[in-house]
Amino acid sequence: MANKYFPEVKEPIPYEGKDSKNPLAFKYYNKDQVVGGQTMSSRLRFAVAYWHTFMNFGSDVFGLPSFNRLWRKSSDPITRAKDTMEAAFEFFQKLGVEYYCFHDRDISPAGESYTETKENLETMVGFAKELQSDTGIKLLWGTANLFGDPIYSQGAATSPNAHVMANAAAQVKNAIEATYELGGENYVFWGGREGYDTLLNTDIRREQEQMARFLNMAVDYKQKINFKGQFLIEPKPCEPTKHQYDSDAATTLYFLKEFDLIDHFKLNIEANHATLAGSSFEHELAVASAAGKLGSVDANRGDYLLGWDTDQFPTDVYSTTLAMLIILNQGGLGSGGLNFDAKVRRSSTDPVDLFYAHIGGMDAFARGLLIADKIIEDKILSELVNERYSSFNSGIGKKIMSKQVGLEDLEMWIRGEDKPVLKSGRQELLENILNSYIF
Ligand code: XLS
Ligand code: NI
Ligand code: NI
Repeated sequence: MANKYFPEVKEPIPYEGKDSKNPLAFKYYNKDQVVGGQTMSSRLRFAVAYWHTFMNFGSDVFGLPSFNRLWRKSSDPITRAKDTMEAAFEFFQKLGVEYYCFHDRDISPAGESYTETKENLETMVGFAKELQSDTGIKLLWGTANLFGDPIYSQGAATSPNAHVMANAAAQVKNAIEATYELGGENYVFWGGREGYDTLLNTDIRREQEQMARFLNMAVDYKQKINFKGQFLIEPKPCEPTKHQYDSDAATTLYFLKEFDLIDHFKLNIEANHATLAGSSFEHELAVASAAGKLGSVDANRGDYLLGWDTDQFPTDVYSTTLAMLIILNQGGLGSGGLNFDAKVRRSSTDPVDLFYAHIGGMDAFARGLLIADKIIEDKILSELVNERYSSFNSGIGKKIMSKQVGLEDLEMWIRGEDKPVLKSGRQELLENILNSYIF
């Protein structure tokens, strides 16, 4: 195992149990421990986000980069990209994760021309392939950065300029191909600039049709090259544009149905995007899951006092428990996983802080998994929920849902009945039960 960029961490992070005081050890995440018939690593499928962990240098709108990363020293763009990738694989191995995720521009620099950019990507995909086969680390998903380049400032697929849309299409084609080449298990579409800031210059219907056409072309291409990975859309309500077309899970599902794309996509739900949508992580997960469309998760958190995508590492065990309940109840994430779309704070300047951050996130989800598994095994919550809807299992409830009766029959039926008697919803009891499981 290479030991160049993270000398503070000499060995893969060990599991030492909850009483350990070693800051570079897992307290709950024990990758081979079997939980509910499967190992923790196969249940959680953690991934590291290339952009935040290796390509974020601590700048913000008020200040310059605060991180001084050894892997960004070379003045040659390709050497710098290769050094970064070596640092990334050293990090993945030392952390003990099996997956990573990237945007095309994270792993490979833009060149002077379209051709040079494409060649750079091919070079870096070749390099990634070698490192993947040396280490056994896999690609959870790839995506294209369709938001950084100024040509996308008025949208990529939804740009008012057809030349820009064509450029985005070519970029997505290459990014899907790169993902396919690297055995990526999914491909993500996050509509970074697909939205609008003012209706005064915007034709919503036209832009929605363009977005649908764009996604359709991607589906055609996927089928043509026989890429078996899952296509995912990642909803987000605002930032960078004021109104994003994929603003939340329900809106995105509607869009996919409206344009006949629903069979080709699932959703990638991000915690912080849910809170920006004025909702909760578990609500967005539950909406996606109820539609059979929860495909993957961007595991992070926001800050309720700050109105933007702060992309912090997840630490709230209540939140991870509720998330894992939904994930376990739908039988896992399939080819998806838990991608830490999260960054260390600007003041956390040392490379070792990247380890503390990921260890905390992985432990928070491992705890969530252990707690959720116990809750499911004990069946207390599920029995209470089943009981709550039991009037639909027989009698008039069953007749309504099996379409044996309509409004007129029900009007007849209700005449002979007493007033309905409602049972308590028992919210406080349920909250106490949940609390009794959190450790
Ligand atoms: C931005 C998104 C982005 C996607 C991938 O808010 O979370 O990072 O996950 O393009
Ligand atoms: Ni994300
Ligand atoms: Ni985000």
